[in-house]
Amino acid sequence: MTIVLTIAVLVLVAIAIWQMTKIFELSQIKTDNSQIANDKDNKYNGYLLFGFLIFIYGITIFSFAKYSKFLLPEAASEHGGEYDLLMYISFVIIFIVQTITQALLHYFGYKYRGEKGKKALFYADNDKLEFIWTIIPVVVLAGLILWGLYTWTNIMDVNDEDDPLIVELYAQQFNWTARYGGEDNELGMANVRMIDINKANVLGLDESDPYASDDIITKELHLPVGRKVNFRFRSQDVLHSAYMPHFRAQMNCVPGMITEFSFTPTITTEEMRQNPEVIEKVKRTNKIRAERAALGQPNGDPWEFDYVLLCNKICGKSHYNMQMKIIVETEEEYQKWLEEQQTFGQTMASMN
Ligand SMILES: [Cu+2]
Repeated sequence: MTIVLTIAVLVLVAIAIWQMTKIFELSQIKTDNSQIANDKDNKYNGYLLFGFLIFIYGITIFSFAKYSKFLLPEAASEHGGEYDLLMYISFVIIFIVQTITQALLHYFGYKYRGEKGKKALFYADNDKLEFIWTIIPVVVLAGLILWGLYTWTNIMDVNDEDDPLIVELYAQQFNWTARYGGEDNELGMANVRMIDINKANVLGLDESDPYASDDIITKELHLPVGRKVNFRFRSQDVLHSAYMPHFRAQMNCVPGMITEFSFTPTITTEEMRQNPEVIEKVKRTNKIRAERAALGQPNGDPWEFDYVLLCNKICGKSHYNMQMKIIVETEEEYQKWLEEQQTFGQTMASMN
């Protein structure tokens, strides 16, 4: 019934608008209502083009000024700077080209607006012009693409040089688990079919594999600064994506296969907290939080910056909150933390 009423109301509103338009048209009968644009109309539209040009420049400047603060702070990984530079150069090129071409487009639109008696100059082609507007984009785009491919190959090169730390990130709806290789820095065999919740074997490690017994399973990702980390990703259920924005790193987690990514963290959590942009962001966030607290709303407690691992594939209803804290620390702090953790073997023994 509600649907029928809604449709009836909508139809009546549409009829009313149509009738009002007709009345408006009739009231305009005495003025020039020709459908052909005259010089005055064309001039008016020409000025409107300039108005629109000012509007898009204005909104660009406004967005830069207001929203630049939402960009990520300085990259905290070795390859991150390279990645940022590539994006920054692309931004600059797009910005310059956009600014110039929009100005030309609107200016010529105004300059050659329709005028009575004026005829457009017509010629079929101009080799020189076509050469220029083909070759410039070709050179610029080829340069960007080659540079991009080179950077991509470098970033995606996962190898075992420089004694990397081996860490597994395990995704499941809706949380992350990390696994370290332990003493031998070698991950034990694991398979979802061997998951045994009763024995707390949540990652499905093969208990008979000698490499598995010293593995360390944690709910926080600790990384020593300056050491290369080779990540192996697994997913238990659906597609997830391990996203570590501050390290400019992202890799899909695919059920049934192991994917990899490698990076070297360069800035500790403590150091990042001293970064001026981060301090600004924390201040801004905590101001909002203080206001919430004053109103008795939830999420009013002060926030402290931490690196974070997020899921970047919509994987279900709690996807938005699928995250894990990442702590980058000195080698000593890392070793100290690692020693406090239980190995898989110890956990299993305590279960029996
Ligand atoms: Cu997910």
